[in-house]
Amino acid sequence: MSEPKRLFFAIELPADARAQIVHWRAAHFAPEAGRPVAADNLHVTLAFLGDVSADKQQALATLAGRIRQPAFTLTLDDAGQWLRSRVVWLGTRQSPRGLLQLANMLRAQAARSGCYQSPQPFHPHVTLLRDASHAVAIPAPGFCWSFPVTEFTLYASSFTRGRTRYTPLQRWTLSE
Ligand code: 3AM
Repeated sequence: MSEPKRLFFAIELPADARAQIVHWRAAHFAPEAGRPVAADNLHVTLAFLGDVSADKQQALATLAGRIRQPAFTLTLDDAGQWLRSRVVWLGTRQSPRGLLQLANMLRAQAARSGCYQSPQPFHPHVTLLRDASHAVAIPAPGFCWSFPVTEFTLYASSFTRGRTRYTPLQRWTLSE
């Protein structure tokens, strides 16, 4: 039997947005501010699933395939720091309704399938820095990345040779 995988549903960021964000991050945060998330790993988590067996992964994938949701535009125009979880994040001042609905559906499906879901409300964000244990200055408003979200992705998270890697396993298209 195969080992359980650590899985989560997320929104991938377009490569050009990732490149621009990494450039902006390097210009605005000192190296000691925190540990930068690798460009390839930048994403918006929709639902964290935890360690999941192959059978459960299949069941969750089937449920995800039943979701009928319109595509939406995501605008990343906000940033902040959560000292408790020691992350610096990018977010959105106005969450699109489609994003909230998609996350709520995936989180409800996960909960019904026995994946523990945090009672914390969903705060859509892209984690930029981890281990940011000291308060950092957040860049003044004015930055903005905006892109259409036409699909969502099931990722596996692995940790090998000291590096976290997120591997896309499966994607589902949102209707136009
Ligand atoms: O999107 P971010 O980077 O905030 O923090 C982890 C990351 O979220 C989160 O799942 C995403 C992919 O690893 N995560 C990890 N362990 C978690 C847990 N036990 C968790 N989220 C909730 N509960």
